[in-house]
Amino acid sequence: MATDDQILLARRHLASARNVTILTGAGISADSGVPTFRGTDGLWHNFRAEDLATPEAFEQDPQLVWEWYNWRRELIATKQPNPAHDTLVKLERQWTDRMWLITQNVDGLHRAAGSERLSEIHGNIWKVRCTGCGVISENREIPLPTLPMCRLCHALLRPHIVWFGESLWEKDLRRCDEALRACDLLLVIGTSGVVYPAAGFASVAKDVGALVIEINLENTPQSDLVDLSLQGRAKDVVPQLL
Ligand code: BJW
Ligand code: ZN
Repeated sequence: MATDDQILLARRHLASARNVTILTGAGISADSGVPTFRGTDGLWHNFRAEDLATPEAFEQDPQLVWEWYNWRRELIATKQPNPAHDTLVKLERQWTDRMWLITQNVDGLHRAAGSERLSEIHGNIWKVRCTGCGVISENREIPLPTLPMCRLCHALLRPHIVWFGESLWEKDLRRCDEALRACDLLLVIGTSGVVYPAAGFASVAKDVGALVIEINLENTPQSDLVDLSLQGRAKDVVPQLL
């Protein structure tokens, strides 16, 4: 567990930072009851990523992939933001244009908490995208038909999610790069740090001289690189930083 001294040090770093960037992963939503991917109860424990989270899987069996997303929508719809999400909203309101949040989470809980200055780099489970005309729209229906169709062009809709092997959106990559290069403090919260490009963000921030603080239940491949590792639950540690 993070010690009082470590928390105090992190608070000081945050208080004296000019530009703060935050990267979050499934660990921040785990405290709201949303399953992570790689933990013992994680999604990849029971499902194979290749069968569900790749463009090839969708091409082969769109019905199966939509069933999985319908199940996850149902689950996430019952969850609420937790004190860690809420603290990041407070931070945004204090820091305004000196803060940017990058999340790998698709659950929408940061937006539900009130965060507005954010990039959802892996997409959002409450949005759909047409495989024909490319139009992206918000859709909160539960369940969606297992083969939902576009009202405009009648092609199949897909979840607006970045799957393995797909490139992230150019505008998101540009915004993240800007935020990482501008920050003097990067907080990395609840991510295993194994999925690229986000797994490389701590290195980018270090290269421009930023201080990096990690908050996680466990060590990660980035723990040796960061300046301070705070062990504990996001919902307990993050609120102590403000
Ligand atoms: C707590 C806590 C608490 C728990 N408090 N902490 C070979 C083939 C194909 C591709 C690749 C390849 N090699 C590399 C690649 C690139 C690939 C990649 O990185 N793969 C690696 C796995 C090797 N990346 C991509 O494909 C990306 N695109 C890309 O790079 O484009 C260019 C390119 C194209 C083709 C080839 C090469 C390059 C796209 C990645 C998209 C990832 N999408 C997913 C799934 C979306 C499906 C969905 O959600 O519906 O996004 S993967 C999954 O992992 C999800 C997450 O956003 C992402 C990150 O996971 P996260 O958030 O870190 O969660 P966990 O579970 O891993 O960790 C939770 C952490 O929290 C743990 O550390 C816990 O300890 C901690 N924790 N409770 C604090 N209470
Ligand atoms: Zn369409």
